Amino acid sequence: MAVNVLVGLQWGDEGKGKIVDVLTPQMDAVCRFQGGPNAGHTLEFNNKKYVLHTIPSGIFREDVVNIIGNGVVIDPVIFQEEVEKLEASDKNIRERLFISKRATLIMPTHRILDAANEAAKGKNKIGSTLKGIGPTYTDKVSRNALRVGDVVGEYMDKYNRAKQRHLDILDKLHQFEYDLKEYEGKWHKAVEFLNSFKLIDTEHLINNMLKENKEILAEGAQGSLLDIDFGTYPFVTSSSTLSSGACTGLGIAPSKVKEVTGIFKAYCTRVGMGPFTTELECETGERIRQEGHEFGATTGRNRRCGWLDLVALNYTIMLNGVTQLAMMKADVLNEFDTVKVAVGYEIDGKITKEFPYELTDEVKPVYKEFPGWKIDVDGVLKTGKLPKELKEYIAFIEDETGVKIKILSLGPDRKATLNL
Ligand code: 2SA
Ligand code: MG
Repeated sequence: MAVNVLVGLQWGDEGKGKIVDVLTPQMDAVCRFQGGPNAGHTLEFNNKKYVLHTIPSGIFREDVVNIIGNGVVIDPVIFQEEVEKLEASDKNIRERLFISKRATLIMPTHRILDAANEAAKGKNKIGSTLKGIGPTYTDKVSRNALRVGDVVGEYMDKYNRAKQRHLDILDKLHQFEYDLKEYEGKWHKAVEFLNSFKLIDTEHLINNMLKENKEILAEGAQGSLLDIDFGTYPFVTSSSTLSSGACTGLGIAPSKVKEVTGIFKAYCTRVGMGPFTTELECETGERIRQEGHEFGATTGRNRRCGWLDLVALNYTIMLNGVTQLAMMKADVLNEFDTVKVAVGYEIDGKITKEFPYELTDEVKPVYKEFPGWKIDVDGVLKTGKLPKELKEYIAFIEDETGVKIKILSLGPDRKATLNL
């Protein structure tokens, strides 16, 4: 009878979708608690690839309840497209999907505001996914947002008031050209579509399930270093991506959280702008990008690549209270002769292991080098036996973080996973 939270420990794209899918057989419900269609969770099985944006990654398992919690922002158009794709591959998902009436709606004008805000920033762009995330959370916090529960009934008055406010901002602050009509038409139809789903007070459903000794998985989106409070502000997303966000984003008490699984890649990536201390702007970075297919699932953008950063990892492990780790994509570094890990930062001639307020250009990584592992991935998956080099890499990370790596992923497929 507990909540298990799963979070990304880096800047997103750690492979959360895959691990949710691996953990789901032990779960009764999978819930999204923050973010929105800026997420892109990729799952692969039976030689097919699925990308989910709004819908929880438990949707492919038939006896699992899926919940979109109050902390999520939903774009009805993207939601409809996602559902229709899933239904085309013969998934009867309606039965097992529940959406919180307290979740916030992304309006067409939020997307325009997002684009206008980015354009106005010039060189200092955040690198937003342009899905309207920031402006929607802004409206939520300033108590102006339209929620799912609003559109269950007549909502045009509220919608028009919000829209007018957005248009006023656009007129006053930005010289920004946009075309609202087409998307707006689709949006209202999509709201009707959304209304054919189970729109409920999901906090009761979740807490009743807990009373019945059910296991709940809270699926984080984006990554801890994109958290609105503790991420590399302002180059962050607008929600609480840490494990604590699962409490406010679902309506569960902190005392109900049992396990916190933290996911990280054997190296680091980041999409969008912002500091990245171990970034490799060289051939090695390009090699990681190619080997790891590091291109955004939502926007298709090149992901920036670099070595694993243990200073940052220890920080996010601390903030999340991680109880077990999952290491992803060790297979990507397979052919490397040597692999580096940042074990400290040098700032003004001093070495620290504490993540600083700001990652300026003055912060330099201090590296430790490891021999590459060069494994026969299929062989390792078959026997479960790890070569000495990979064992050493894992043991070092466990020592430095004080947390066990319980899951090792060596490829995108469900089956390419070892429980250590
Ligand atoms: P936004 O659109 O306002 O949230 O963008 C703000 C910054 O946050 C970054 N961002 C992300 N970075 C990596 N992964 C993200 N989402 C998916 C995931 C990734 C995907 O959860 O795995 O689809 O490939 C994500 N979402 C937002 C963004 O680049 C900006 O820097
Ligand atoms: Mg992703």
